[in-house]
Amino acid sequence: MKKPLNVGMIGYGFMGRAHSNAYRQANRFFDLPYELVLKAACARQKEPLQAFAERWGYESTASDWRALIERKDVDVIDICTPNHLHAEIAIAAAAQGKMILCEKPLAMNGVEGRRMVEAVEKAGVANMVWYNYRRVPAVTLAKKLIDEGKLGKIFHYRAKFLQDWTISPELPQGGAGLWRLDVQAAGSGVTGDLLAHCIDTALWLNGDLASVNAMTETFIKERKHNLTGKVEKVGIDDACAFLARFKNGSLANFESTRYARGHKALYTFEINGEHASIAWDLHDLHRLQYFDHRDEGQVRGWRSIHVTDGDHPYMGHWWVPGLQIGYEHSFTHQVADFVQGLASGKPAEPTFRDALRTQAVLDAILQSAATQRWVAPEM
Ligand code: SOE
Repeated sequence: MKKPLNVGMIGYGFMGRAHSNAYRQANRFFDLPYELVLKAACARQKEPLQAFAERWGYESTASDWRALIERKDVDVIDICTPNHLHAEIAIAAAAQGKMILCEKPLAMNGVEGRRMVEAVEKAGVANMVWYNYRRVPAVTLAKKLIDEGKLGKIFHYRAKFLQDWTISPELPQGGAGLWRLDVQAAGSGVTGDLLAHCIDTALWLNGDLASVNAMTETFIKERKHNLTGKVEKVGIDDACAFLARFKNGSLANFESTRYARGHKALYTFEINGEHASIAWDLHDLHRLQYFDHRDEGQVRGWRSIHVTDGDHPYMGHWWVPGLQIGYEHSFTHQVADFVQGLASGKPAEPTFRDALRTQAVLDAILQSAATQRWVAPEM
């Protein structure tokens, strides 16, 4: 019998489901040193929580996160709440000696993020932030190719994350499902929600950013607030675009919006190096596009690598070569890496400290948009 690793999940929304599925799958497909146990699910709303707990097979429920983090039979706290609760819960859970997995973005801002990093490091507890796209096999392969030097010196990085679900002015802000539109709960709009993913991947693949120059827009200025029933000012950014310079000298542009009609979750990036380029698209997530100038001239061209072979990252754990996997598997990979990191002593990334670098860029973007100046992230 493997030792159990008991998970206490806080929240039951979209991410609560994505993470629960990952905990359920990880031991079935990866040979891990601990057995993940869905010990308790926690939220204030009793009925939906009960239904969530039964559906995913949680052993118990709790209505108060403070009671949950004190439980001796819970080892890991998974924070799937709106962003404004991340810091308070994480800091309290660290003080109880719990390992912490936190949904992205780490915090509302860098100040909060730094307090969270201090708390987990002082307590010496394992910690990780759910930037799941790093573990889509094609993205992990991109990292491998870059680290092997296949691209050579990198000149350009461009990324975008486009959605279209908030175009209607009738859509309210706030409350379950719509807290992402409420600045008090989310901290920012597409910057913290979507660009955070693009930035996490970018820093991972291409190193730190030296400076950013951003613009943001809030297209719908007022929306009914679900919690007050009143029409209130919208405080989030609906769209954000920024130029950036990486410390390694490469130039970047990033764009994100929830107003790109026709696009639901189009996360793409392209990187151009001296020898080769790579491109990736979330809507075709198992493929990595690769162009290598060193190929023989007459057959030189973009290759579309179907990242499904046994020697591709993570794929040996799934089906047979050629059969692809999807979005949810990136979370399963993250759980597997986290558990393996506990045993090996080499923590899975991104840790809170890694995610603080992304948070610093988010702060710099918002500051740049407000001041119309280039801003250097405070790393
Ligand atoms: C927003 O719609 C959202 O669900 C983000 O919050 C997730 O982080 C992203 O992966 C998909 O889009």
